[in-house]
Amino acid sequence: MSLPLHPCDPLDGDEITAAAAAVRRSGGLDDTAWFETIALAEPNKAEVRSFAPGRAFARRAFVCCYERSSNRTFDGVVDLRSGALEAWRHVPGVQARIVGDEFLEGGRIARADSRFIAACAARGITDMNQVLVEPWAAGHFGLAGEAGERIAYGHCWLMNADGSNPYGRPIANLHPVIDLRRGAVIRVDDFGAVPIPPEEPVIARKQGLRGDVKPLGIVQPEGPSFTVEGHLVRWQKWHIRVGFNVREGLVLYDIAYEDKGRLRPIMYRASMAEMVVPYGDPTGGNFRRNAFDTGEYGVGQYYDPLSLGCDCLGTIRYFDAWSHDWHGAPRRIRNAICLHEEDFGLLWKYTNFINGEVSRARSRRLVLSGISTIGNYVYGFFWYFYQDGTIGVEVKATGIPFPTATADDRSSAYGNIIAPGIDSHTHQHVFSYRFDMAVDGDRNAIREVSFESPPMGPGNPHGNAIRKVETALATERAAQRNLDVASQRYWKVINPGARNRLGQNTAYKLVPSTNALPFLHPEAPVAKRAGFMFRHFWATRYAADELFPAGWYPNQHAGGDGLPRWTKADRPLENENVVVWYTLNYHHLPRPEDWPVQPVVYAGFHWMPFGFFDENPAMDVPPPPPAHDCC
Ligand SMILES: [Cu+2]
Repeated sequence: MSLPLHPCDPLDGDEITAAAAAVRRSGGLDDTAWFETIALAEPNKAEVRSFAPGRAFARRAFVCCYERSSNRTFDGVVDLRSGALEAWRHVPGVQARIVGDEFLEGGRIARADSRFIAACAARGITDMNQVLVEPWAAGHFGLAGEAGERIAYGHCWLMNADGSNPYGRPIANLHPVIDLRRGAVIRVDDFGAVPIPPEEPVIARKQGLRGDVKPLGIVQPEGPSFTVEGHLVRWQKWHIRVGFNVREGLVLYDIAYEDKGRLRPIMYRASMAEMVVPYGDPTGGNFRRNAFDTGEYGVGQYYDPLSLGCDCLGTIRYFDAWSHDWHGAPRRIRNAICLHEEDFGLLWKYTNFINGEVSRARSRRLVLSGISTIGNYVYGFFWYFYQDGTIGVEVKATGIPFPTATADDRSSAYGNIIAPGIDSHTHQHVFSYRFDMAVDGDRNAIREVSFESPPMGPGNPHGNAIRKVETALATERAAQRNLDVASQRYWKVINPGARNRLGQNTAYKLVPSTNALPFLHPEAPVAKRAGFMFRHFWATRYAADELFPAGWYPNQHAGGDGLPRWTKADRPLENENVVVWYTLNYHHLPRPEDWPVQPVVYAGFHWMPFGFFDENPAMDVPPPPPAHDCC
């Protein structure tokens, strides 16, 4: 077995194999069981903090299995040093995620069903090999025959004959309801045939490629400015550990910035912890269309192998990632995580108008990213680290907007015609990012800052006053907040025990950007399962098992788990280990220009130092070399 260098290093192939073997040996499961997750069990924080190179540390795998014969989900922990199954339990009333192998099998089950074949034939489809059935997690709608069973709700397309676009020709209103456990279709929901759009949209470049695209190279003749040691990345002042698991994909640990010779922590752990994409068409079976891509499927298992010059440009350092199939066999994703630096325009500049002297520095940023292709959609998860201490978080959404067929060429009230015969419905991509904060240490607190215009009068005689109002959000209930354009509200995480040279508490500020509120009614079944989406900002007191804002097992869950449940305790947040959860909602009505493949749309936010440093920490960035004839 290869040796991990640090407690937070992701599991490698040998460790995945060993964990699976331990569960097979000691888990008491029969041979119908399969592996949902084999991933690093989050190491004990104290042990991570006391880590020193060469010192022995524990190594554990979290494993989740689903046993078909009994319809039971199990999870537990394998001690990889001893091979012992340390903990193992049946988790009552939950359903494991739908993993990639099961997703494919669900389609095969539907295509073999005589009722579904007949429904396709009634639509003129005879070659079932051309039918794509995606078994989407069924949610929890309280419908007869579904409670307690392992159900998937099928969405269907007729694939292009040349295989160029599996989603090109939607078979609307036809939904096989699949019992994934018994391998059978329990019913076919048929809301009436809709003409299948013509085979026009292919994902191929057009004839007559534009001819004026000259080579554009990124040259770093002395190599990149970062160093990599195992999964530790050092870049200029930054220090970041790269992690990965099959559920969340990229995970970052120990984010810290070196200031005056001192490594100052900012975050202990950061990840995209959950996401949900609810669609807004209430007709037929489309109300069931929503995807918790992380908690119901797992974005990490679908990370793409990346290609130099195509996905990434410049001097790239890739990290492979280890996923696994449902038999527990490891699967290496080559070049799954991309690390590189980018020029980012101007960092700072001042032209002294008295003597004409110009001072300036160019900005560059360190980029860590991975791209997950999950069904029709493609999500790029990007993390940026800037020289001035700013951290950027960005999702790049591309791929194929979910297409459905329409009987006429008029857009429905719930969507937009994006190609002949193809309607694509309004939906929202809602991401929940989790940040285990460590601003100058583990004892932090939350402040909300907003601005107000006092009434005109003695205190504001000219009507220009902008008064800052800073409020402590001292408990978990107080810290459930939404954005507000009128007050320019934002939140910061402070360290009550650390101060800058001005006597201010050191802090990092969460800087929102694109966002939206949900249109789901709070009592809607999907909303109950995704309570996190009703607040842009949450903060909780750290608890080791609170990693996922819709709970560990959102698949078919009745709802209420995760953030809404934990925060009922209303735990204090002053001078505590604070975890911040930020909801990023991208509201999307597809355009014709999003077809056949959507140009990348960007949604993100930043963390910005606010009094964390004594002054601009990037004043030590050297001027560009003289060859550039400036500065
Ligand atoms: Cu979208």
